[in-house]
Amino acid sequence: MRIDIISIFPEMFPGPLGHSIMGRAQERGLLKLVIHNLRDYTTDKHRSVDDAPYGGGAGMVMKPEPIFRAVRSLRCKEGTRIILLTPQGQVLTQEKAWKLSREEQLVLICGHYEGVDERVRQHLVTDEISTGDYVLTGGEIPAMLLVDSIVRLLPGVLGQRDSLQEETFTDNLLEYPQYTRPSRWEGMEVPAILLSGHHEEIRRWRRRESLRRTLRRRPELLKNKILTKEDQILLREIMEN
Ligand code: 9D3
Repeated sequence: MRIDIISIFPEMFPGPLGHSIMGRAQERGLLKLVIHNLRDYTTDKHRSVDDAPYGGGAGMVMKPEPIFRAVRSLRCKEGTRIILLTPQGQVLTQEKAWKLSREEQLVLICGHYEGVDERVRQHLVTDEISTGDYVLTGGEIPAMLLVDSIVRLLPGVLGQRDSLQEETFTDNLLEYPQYTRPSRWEGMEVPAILLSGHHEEIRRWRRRESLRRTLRRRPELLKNKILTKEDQILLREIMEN
């Protein structure tokens, strides 16, 4: 996959995307990340990327021409997704990350200032994505976050163990509690069931604890979830104690 990122702060990249799994994905040729300085696509001597809003008001708006020029310079295939990172976008979900991971190329535009000239949205951008309902200073960190969520889904990026887990993972349940050695430390014990070697009972315990944790912390996740017969029994056990 090739990902082009257009930003007024190109020095922020690759940042965390140069490390660990993301770094390895690039070394192994599974990901090509190309960063573009939006100012390189300006034509005035001040290299302006923003201007005052028509109609008045505070703040600045990102000018359309440098953004159009930057995207056109990439000579993308017809149908390539051009994604604007903006607080007004659809909130990123695992499902969206899966969909985008099937694309050959993505172009990410990092928003800034009070916003972006509406013509960019209307005539250039195919998708608008937000990472969540909180205010950041710009779209660079959201772009990194989006790339991270997508690249780990590309075939060959994660080990086989991780990738097989993915399917059971996206089923709207939080993870069960995990422990490692020592089994007792400063009086704090690992639940005996996990040391028992009873694989079926351990599986049931983990499922129950996943359901318990989801019910307590993220009850809204259970609303979209299809519960198996066993889940229903386990939930009843949770409610009873
Ligand atoms: C002060 C301007 N705000 C008016 C209420 C709007 C605004 C514009 C641009 C607020 C923040 C930003 C910068 N943030 C992003 O570009 C951004 C973002 C975010 O702030 N939160 C979550 N996801 C994203 S994606 C891009």
